[in-house]
Amino acid sequence: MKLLISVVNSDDAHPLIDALMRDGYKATMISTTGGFLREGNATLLIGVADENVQDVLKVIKESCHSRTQYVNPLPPMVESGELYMPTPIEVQVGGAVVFILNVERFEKF
Ligand code: 2BA
Repeated sequence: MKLLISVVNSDDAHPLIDALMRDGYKATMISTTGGFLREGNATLLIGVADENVQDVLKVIKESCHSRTQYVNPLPPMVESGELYMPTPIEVQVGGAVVFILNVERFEKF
């Protein structure tokens, strides 16, 4: 068994959950915040049999789309009286970041 930890855009999370449920997979969604953009995203925990990992990855790929976002970099130290005009930088976010972990043991009571 594997545990897939998948960080996805909040807008993609519900369509992804719907697609996983439709295909008979189980998932838990947690509201999370990205460390870089400090914006809300969603993290899905998906426990799945080894032979279904590729299929779940395909579902994630089909449901999650990459986006371009602009972020203002942190201002550098400026001398007093100097004016700092931040230039937004472009970052590509997602579709999905997926960590695949071995599950040592799974119990359900
Ligand atoms: P954030 O940390 O908010 O990052 C959003 C996007 O900003 C990233 O997209 C990446 O394109 C860019 N980015 C992140 N750190 C950067 C940096 N130090 N310099 C320049 N650009 C940077 P993704 O890579 O698609 O990541 C989307 C979200 O997935 C992340 O949101 C974070 O919540 C999670 N994530 C990504 N890699 C992770 C990792 N190694 N460990 C834990 N969470 C991760």
